[in-house]
Amino acid sequence: MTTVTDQHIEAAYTLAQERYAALGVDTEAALARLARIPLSLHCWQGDDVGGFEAPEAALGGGLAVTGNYPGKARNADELRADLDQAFGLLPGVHRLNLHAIYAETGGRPVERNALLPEHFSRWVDWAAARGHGLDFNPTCFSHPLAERGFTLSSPDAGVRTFWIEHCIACREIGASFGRALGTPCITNIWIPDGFKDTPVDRKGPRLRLKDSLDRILAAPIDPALNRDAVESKLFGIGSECYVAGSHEFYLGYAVARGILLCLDSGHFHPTESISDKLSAVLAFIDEVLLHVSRGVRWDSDHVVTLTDALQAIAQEIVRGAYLDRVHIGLDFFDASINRIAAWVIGARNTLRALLLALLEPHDRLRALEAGGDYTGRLALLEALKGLPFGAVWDAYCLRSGAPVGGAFMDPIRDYERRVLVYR
Ligand code: RNT
Ligand code: ZN
Repeated sequence: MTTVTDQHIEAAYTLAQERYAALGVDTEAALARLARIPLSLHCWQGDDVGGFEAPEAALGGGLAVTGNYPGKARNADELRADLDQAFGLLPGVHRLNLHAIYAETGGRPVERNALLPEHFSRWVDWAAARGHGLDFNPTCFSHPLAERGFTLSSPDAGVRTFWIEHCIACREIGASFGRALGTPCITNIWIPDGFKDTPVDRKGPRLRLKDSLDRILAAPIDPALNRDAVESKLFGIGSECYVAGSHEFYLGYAVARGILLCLDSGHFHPTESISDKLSAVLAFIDEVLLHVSRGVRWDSDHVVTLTDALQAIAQEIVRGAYLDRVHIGLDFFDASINRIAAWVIGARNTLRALLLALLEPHDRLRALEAGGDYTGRLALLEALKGLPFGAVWDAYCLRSGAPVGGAFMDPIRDYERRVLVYR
């Protein structure tokens, strides 16, 4: 077996560059643009959405992580070490998306409505040292006050107040991230609120949710520090018949209040795709947050693979020139495989989809469409699938110091043998 050398990769790249140039595509420009796109990696893939509040706390909110692959991070130091491994296997500089349950409170229990920036200072120091921006999420699940299935839309005023205070605390923590790191934090609110069976009052929870959000957002925060997003869902486990924070609800809310809308690719009907929603919502909303995920038969949060759905999302972002208005976060959790590999595979696939989109001959495709030549458009779109995109991706990885092809598995296996199996 011959080994692939750096020279092979460069030679293949040169040929690929010529093929793309023949279509008017500048591969160097595409790579330069790709290098400036941060992905926000979700911390919760590393420990199955457990957090460090209470050891062995049950996962709530209708979320489910299946599998018991060895090596799950048991504390923040382990999670940071695992994240260092994952980030080191990605080309480019990326962000980390934290949840409130990843606070470090020095072994002292701190209620979620009393969380402060200081409880995340070690995360901030770690991120600053590595150039990662931080994003944030209130954790409105896996908590006794979420057990009855309602948080921000609860009919119980005390429960609602608690979660409102938690979300306010989270915005302030988000702003502290933005201040410390010089890049705005996106603080995303997702709540599990809903009914398992058919409700008679669909209106009440939504009006209470609207009021709660208004209270949470009442204090303006400099958008250079923190930006707020709301994430809808179609259904959850235990909220199959009704979810208070539906797509229409949050779309309306985000438009009315000028905040970000978060679109999670697992949160719509199975044949509905978030790619088609981007140009629609971005006609009315300044910025969008994505939770790139992969549902299999349901909102199963599988590791993101290079599917048509993923490519369509990337194409819409690039074709619409939305790269500065769409914040790309990942959201999946698989505990049946190596968790670091899960991050790396999902993130690399998202970057590959973006590169494919950046390598499209946009002017040519648009001209065909504008001229009514739909036959030519279809022919070119299909021909593009055979172009040597992989050679461009390999060269990008090589230049960025990231492993080429499947070679990222070697350090992951090594880390598994040295570290993960002992947990
Ligand atoms: C749940 C949402 C939400 C969570 C995280 C952990 O369905 O997708 O984004 O996955 O907050
Ligand atoms: Zn999500």
